Amino acid sequence: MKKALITGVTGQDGAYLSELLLSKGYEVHGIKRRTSLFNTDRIDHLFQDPHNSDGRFVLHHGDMTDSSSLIHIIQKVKPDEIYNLAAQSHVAVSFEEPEYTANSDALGALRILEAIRILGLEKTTRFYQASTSELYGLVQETPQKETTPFYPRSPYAVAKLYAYWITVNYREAYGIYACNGILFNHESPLRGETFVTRKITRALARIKLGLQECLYLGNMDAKRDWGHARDYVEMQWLMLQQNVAEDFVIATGVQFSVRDFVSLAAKELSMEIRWEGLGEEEKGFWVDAPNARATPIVAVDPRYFRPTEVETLLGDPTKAREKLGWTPRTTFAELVSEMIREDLRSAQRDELVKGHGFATFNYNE
Ligand code: NDP
Ligand code: GDR
Repeated sequence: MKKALITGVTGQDGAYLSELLLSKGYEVHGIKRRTSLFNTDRIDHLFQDPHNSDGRFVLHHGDMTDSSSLIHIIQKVKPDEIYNLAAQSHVAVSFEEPEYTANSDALGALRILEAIRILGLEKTTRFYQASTSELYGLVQETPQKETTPFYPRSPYAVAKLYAYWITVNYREAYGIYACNGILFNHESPLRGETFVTRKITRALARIKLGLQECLYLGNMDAKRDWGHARDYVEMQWLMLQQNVAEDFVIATGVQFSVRDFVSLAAKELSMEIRWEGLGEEEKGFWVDAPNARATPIVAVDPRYFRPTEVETLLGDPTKAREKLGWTPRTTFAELVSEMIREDLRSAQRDELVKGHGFATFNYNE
């Protein structure tokens, strides 16, 4: 039985990847940082009571900023494959916490690679680094592929640039099977609530049911290449199954704006957004008769603008298609539809709870 170790197991990708590897018969070990609440919602369905199970899914406490915990876990598990998914992954937050972001996202990758080396696992443990399209930042070429020059535009992207190159360097210097997946944005119903897609689907579903008044967004002209996380974790696995370690761009090759995402999500809910005004004054109105409203349901709040923005990203996944035989299965429309369906269900649950006089969660960021 193969053993995999996943850092960031409680995150969106960690949950989908755990599911995939368990279905392939792996023993899956996940690193979870200590939190005051459980924070295992995304993987609760995989968890088995350690007192009466075969223990194929095991969680360990550790932190990307703490070498001792990482070395200890890797020494104990001796994994065949390590998927380094843990990161402070929010671009806007990285401007507020640049040092912490560098510590966890840049040095975190180094700590894992050093642990592999210190423990003499260079020839037995394969390493996957969660690299990102944010490396392209101020784009130098469209569409972006493996050879496109990088120009990071946030503390997050700069930290990930270090992680990218240290992965390449340890592959070349020590012969470790280590590779970068340069993944473009991928979303799902498990996406964190403060990333723009989930923020939109969650808010529109709540607005539809009268649980929220307005959705405030930043730059609605930003364009992204959005895929489904379930499709993308398959690539993470495939990259570690090749004869030679290489870096791959994973993307759909299709691009939409934040505004397109809002319009399509609203349509899924039979709401129609009529865009009015320009730039910061821009407001969207719900004109769904007979409940047409005079107040906007989508508005721009400059609070969500970033000091330096990545305006446009579009990936070219030709290498992955040719060498790994991979094409994404989920279309943009299917992705939006699935996210809306799930967020409508949780809004309905909240509506029910509220109807019984209990307070519901209403935090919006
Ligand atoms: P999430 O933000 O959903 O998950 C990040 C995970 O990292 C969480 O489990 C989080 O734990 C954990 N984590 C954060 N800091 C630490 C730390 N100091 N020590 C241990 N664990 C930590 O991200 P995604 O699942 O969306 O993304 C996975 C990886 O892929 C990330 O590295 C991200 O930067 C990268 N990426 C993501 C893309 C995307 O579109 N989703 C695209 C390209 C790259 P907790 O639950 O406690 O917060
Ligand atoms: P991104 O994702 O920065 O691409 O990073 P995010 O969903 O946060 O932003 C996408 C674009 O939407 C614009 N935007 C807003 N973003 C957020 N979060 N909130 C808003 O209100 C809002 N309004 C407009 C942003 O300015 C941006 O242009 C994600 C993360 O998963 C990274 O970890 C990963 O590396 C990259 O995708 C690829």
